[in-house]
Amino acid sequence: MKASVVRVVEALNALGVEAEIIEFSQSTRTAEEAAAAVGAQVGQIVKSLVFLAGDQPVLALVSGANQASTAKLAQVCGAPIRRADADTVRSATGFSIGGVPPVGHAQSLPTYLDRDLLRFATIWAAAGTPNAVFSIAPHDLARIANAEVIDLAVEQSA
Ligand code: 5CA
Repeated sequence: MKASVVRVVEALNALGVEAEIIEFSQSTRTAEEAAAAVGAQVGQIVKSLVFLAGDQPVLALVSGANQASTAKLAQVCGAPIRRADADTVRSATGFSIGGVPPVGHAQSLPTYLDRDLLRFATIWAAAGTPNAVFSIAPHDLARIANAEVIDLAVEQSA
């Protein structure tokens, strides 16, 4: 198990969650790949996205079926929102894009969880690398990530 995955296991354990980490030989870098690997709907995959609210890194935990609305984030954060670049993601979280987990970060980040994730009994999130994931109940993820549950999705035209 890679050191970055071990950090996620330890963070989950410290939060009282005994989540099983699954490491795949194939990529789970994107929500689509992760959904295919675990045999879940793409909506059940958690995208862990870092944005800057002004200068403050914030974390958005977004359903793989949704695009995160920067307008909604700006409203709830009260600051202009832009996507963090790869270096900022690494320094804020301690993980690289494609493996950023929802917990266990280098610093504590204000965190928002997409309410659409609550539709599912089980969801899957990255576990530190682009081929490791873990499953968790959405309410448990909201609790351990200390997340505010909000409407985060760009409205999709059906
Ligand atoms: N392991 C998967 C599923 S659990 C995963 O980590 N998905 S993710 O959505 O959380 O991470 C990929 C996301 O990183 C992309 O949706 C995109 O928003 C973001 N991203 C990809 N490339 C860049 C980049 N160059 N700069 C900033 N963000 C990026």
